[in-house]
Amino acid sequence: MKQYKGLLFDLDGVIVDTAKYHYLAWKALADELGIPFSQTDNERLKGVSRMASLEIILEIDKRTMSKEEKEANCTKKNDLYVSYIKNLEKHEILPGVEAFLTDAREKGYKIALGSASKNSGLILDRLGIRSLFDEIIDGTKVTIAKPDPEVFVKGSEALGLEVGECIVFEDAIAGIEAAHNGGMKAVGIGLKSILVKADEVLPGFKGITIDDVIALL
Ligand code: B16
Ligand code: MG
Repeated sequence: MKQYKGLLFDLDGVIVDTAKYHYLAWKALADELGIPFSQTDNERLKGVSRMASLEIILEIDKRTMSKEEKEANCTKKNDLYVSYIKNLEKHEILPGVEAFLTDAREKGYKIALGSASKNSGLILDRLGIRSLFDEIIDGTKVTIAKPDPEVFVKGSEALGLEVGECIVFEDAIAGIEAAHNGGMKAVGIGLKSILVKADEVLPGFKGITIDDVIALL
């Protein structure tokens, strides 16, 4: 059996239910711009960077915008998003996550965050869970968005591990692809019908331990 030593966790949609706040903030901006934007469209935004998200929304309505306008709209969306997450509460940590992380650490696994978000520090501090991670790689440390594997390759390096020794946990199609592009196993968190390329898919972490995951891979 393969010896896994490191676990790389996406943040939004895996650790905490912030995906709904991203959606609400993008929806408000899309409404203001008069662009139709649905929950289905929102699936394509998961895991991708802020600017890439705006570009996907503009593409829905075949809109173009100058670089300055794009930046102003990204700032507007982020200001609204931050106003939501400033009030995040501990119960918004997804069920079973803290127990899963604590148990895996006790069993000797190294744990890193691998998120596209530039707001991850704010979120982890607000939820009081920063200390559950050995390393934090987020949108402030990467230059290329998922599905590029940069965020997860940097995560494995920060943990001092080979990519093949790490397992990625992801809720986004782009994140599953990023893990595979980096040579890592990818466990999808969510629906099998959406995360078709994942090596395994779990609905969440409730009642699950790292031993259960390893047995599936
Ligand atoms: P921010 P993850 C991603 O976080 C989100 O899934 C994605 O919807 C968002 O656009 C991206 O972070 C950037 O977030 O605007 O906060 O920098 O899923 O990679 O943890
Ligand atoms: Mg995510």
